[in-house]
Amino acid sequence: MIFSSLRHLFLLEQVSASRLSYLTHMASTQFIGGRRRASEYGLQLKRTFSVIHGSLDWLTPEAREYVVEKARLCQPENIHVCDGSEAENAALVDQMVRAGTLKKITSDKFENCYLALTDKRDIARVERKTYICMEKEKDACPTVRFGSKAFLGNWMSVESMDFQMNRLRFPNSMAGRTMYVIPFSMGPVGSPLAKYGFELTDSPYVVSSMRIMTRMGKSVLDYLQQSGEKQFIRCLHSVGRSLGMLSSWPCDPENTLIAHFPHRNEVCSYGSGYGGNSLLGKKCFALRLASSLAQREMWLAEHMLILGITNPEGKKKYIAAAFPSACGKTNLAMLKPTLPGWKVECVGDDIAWMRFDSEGNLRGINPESGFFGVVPGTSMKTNPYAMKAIHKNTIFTNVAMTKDGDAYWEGMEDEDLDLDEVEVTSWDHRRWTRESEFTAAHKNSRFCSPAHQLEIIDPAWEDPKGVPIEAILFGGRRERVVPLVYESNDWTHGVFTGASMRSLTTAASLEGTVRRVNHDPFAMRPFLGYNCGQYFQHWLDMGKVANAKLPKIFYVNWFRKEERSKLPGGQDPKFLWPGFGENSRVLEWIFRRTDNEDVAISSPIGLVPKYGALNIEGLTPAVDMENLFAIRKDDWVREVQGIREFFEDQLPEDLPGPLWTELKKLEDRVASMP
Ligand code: OXD
Ligand code: MN
Repeated sequence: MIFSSLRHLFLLEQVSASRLSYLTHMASTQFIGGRRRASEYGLQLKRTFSVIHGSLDWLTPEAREYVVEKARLCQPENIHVCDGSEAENAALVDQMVRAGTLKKITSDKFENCYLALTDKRDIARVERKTYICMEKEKDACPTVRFGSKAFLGNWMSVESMDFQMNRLRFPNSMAGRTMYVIPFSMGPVGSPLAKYGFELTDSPYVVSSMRIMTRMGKSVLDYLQQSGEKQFIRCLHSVGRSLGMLSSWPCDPENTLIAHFPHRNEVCSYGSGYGGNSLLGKKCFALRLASSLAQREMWLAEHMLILGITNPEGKKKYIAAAFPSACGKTNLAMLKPTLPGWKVECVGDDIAWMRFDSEGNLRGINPESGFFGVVPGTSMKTNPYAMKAIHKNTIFTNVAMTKDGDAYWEGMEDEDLDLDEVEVTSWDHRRWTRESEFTAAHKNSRFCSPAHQLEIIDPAWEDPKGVPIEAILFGGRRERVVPLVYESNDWTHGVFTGASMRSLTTAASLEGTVRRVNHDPFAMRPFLGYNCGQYFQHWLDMGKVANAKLPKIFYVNWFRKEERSKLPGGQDPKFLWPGFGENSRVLEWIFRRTDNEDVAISSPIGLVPKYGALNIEGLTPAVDMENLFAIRKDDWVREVQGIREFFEDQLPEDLPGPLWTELKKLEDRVASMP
């Protein structure tokens, strides 16, 4: 730590020295592409910034001021204002292929697809280096029990973070590179639910990925100019000063730092080029900053998919669902129902922004326009629609490649690729065979694919009003204790089930290497933009919005396994539920419950399907319904103890009163079980 700070201080000296020489260039300060002198904008720049693409005239004065301020800090070689066009992207892709950042996937099974291989130290979101910066620690994090380690929120003071970013990390961080100015919209441009941002980055990979994941370019600039919309989120990103690093994937892992300033509508991310750390529209803006905006403006920004489901009679409903990272949100959002006559269409697979409209309907949009999904495990069996969609116009990151120019990842073994014949090179450049003890694709490898090319994209996915949400699902990966599905008794109980969500860890976070059951309230633990206790209170408050038609709240668990103790020694427990397309059977029951059909009975933990109400007709092999739905007293005594321990440890002062009451009610119901 001390060592790395010294290194930065040393660099700072260098920056200051070079700044002096920039002063001597003042006379020549001009924007070449924009054909305007900086001084015409009233700004004193200390060196030449050539605008090599687009024009600063395209920006509103506020946005222009932001760009120039950060250019002065980061000292890029030149500035490129993105227009979002096909031609611009083609040129960037070309440049990245020449630099070795992207490789074209040449097999004729893939059309216009590329592979990026990252530095081995830059492979996932880095939660420990991700901070929420507000005035007081309490604004961002609940107070924990004395002596406990906080894990709901990571706070740093605004002053300390400003020092870290503006003095130690960003100065001169873009030297020798282009600063790309990415104007983007989260949500359909002009939608009352949309929000706008500018990401300034020195990574062309980020530009191409943001072009897929957001509406980006000239259409956004034109909208901002014409509408007079002044609010935009400021997103600054640099891969950092990568001294002596792999030139195809510059990064600065030792000094990576990602900061959110909710009250300044600002994100700064230094040192990583990977996904959630660098595509700042996604987790940083659409979840962390947006959750804080949503609290202030009375709406919801959630880690949820949205799907539309139509029954055989043609009646359609929309459902939102929150699961922790890499628990199958994308697969559920693109589900191919096995139940005859049912249809699922996808609005979004990761983030939902929702607000009650004047009629009291909860309206939701997917603020993104692409899918940034975990690749391993994606196959024709698990997600045939995604499989088709990711075969064109897709950027893969950290999958393996065959000698014939095919992409390869774990889980696609059944596809027509003869692994004994073809040579496979793993994501980290090693010869891989079926016998290898390492994986071919990194377990957090990703596809980045445009949403519109999904065959089952919902016709209303870009409806500016959003779609009406009638049910909300929470869930996680639990091998024991939790039944396939139950419904909460009311909104407050539903908020309690969200607050007490637990799941087995997965690979989406760097830290997720140990398999254990973690608390992940609302699947938002890594994405909360403010104090988790206040976030729970906000959910309770949303339940009191005048004339709100509150969606029903359900809890699902596709991952329950056989009881190990009941199996002959040494046998591995198997999943009790087939999952994937068969999950449509659970959605059917939920659909019927949103119509208030009498298909549920009460249990100590909530409402469960009445005997025979869950359609299991034709399921082979037959499902062990008794164990799938078993609610065992000893399990639930421990479960409730775990929830109490979590609340008392992490939110002893901040948990809202009604959730303590729900906990007590659940404890009492469980205690009175026979
Ligand atoms: C994601 C995540 O990338 O949740 O969606 O980590
Ligand atoms: Mn996610």
